[in-house]
Amino acid sequence: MNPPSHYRGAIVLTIVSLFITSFLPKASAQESIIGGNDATPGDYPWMVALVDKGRSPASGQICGGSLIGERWVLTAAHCVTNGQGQTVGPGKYDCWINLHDLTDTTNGIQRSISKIVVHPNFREDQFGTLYNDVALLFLDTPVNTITPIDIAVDGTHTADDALVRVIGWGATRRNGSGFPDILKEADVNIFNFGRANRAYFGDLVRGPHLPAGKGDGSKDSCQGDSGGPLFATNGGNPVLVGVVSFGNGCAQRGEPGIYARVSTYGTSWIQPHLDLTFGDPELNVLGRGIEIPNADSSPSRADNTLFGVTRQGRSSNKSYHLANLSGGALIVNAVAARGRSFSVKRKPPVFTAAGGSSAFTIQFNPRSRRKSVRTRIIVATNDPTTPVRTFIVRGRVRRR
Ligand code: 4AZ
Repeated sequence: MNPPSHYRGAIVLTIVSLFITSFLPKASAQESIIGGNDATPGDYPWMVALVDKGRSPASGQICGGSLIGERWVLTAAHCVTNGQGQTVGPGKYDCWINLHDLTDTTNGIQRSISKIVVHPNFREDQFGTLYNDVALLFLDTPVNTITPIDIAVDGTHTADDALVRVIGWGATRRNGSGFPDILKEADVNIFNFGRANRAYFGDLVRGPHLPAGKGDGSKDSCQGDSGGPLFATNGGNPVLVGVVSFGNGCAQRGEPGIYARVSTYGTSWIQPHLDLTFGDPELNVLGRGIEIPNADSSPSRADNTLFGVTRQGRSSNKSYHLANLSGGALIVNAVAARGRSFSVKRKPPVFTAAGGSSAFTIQFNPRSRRKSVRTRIIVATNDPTTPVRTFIVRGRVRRR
């Protein structure tokens, strides 16, 4: 649950700790992820290391992930958001695919991230419980040489006690230390949900949460494994059933690790992204179903660009639609409101399929002493004919 926070080698070693650690072996095959073993090179080519851009995988690995499509990586939302829940910029991390030993990048495939899509209902409660802890990373270039891992779309592989495997470069010790260079694997079991929920004080919810571990606390994922895969291996192709999310510590007796349950998101949220096609989209911006021409500067009630009279200290909202008429997926780079009295209350999704439509909401919250406030709304997309669109909205203020 520790978001991007540990940095291999960034620890200031004192003479004393240097002296002590010189007698301790580096994480060995006996003490893995926690309680696992070294993976066999080549077994998990679709495994992804999320690495601080500009650093080597051995020094900058912060999370795991899984290649689930030629341009898509599934990871944990908490790996790509900051403490305030804001998504980090796509340039903060690189994806490294097909690594085994983090110090040997010979067969590694490095990709930049061009878009990050955090699940719209991702949240953390006051106890640190994470909900819908999943995010999709859209890579700048496809990976054609690796077969992605299949995603679970139902409960086939997650019955109570089912055997599943977790892999990662995370901590090998319960106190969250000992980061190995070699990929580790551990076999764990799906936990009975009710039993897990009692251990977690009733904080778990069946849809978002999939508990797995060893009842005796012998094996578990830990800090640094976040975002990585929990998968079924029984009979042929592996199937991704969970994303490493959080835990009450690591490998505590009776307290399983908690994974984001992939089947909850498989058909409704993940697959639609994998199915997107890319080409030139054609965007129409609409208010109340009426097209708002680019650079429109005459606010009117008909198309929602004129807000009603609003008292200072109150707010009013208006929604707009982005219709993607043809071609490929529409990608929204930004929606912004200038000035202080208007803000983007609800952002549109990053991707809108060809032929589809999406919505965003602008809020008017008068912060001006004037009777009438105008501002420019900016919509930046990958529409090749008009990548940056604008329109003017106006609000009227009733002063107190
Ligand atoms: C973490 O801090 C973390 N035992 C990840 C997984 C687990 C615990 C902690 C599961 O990122």
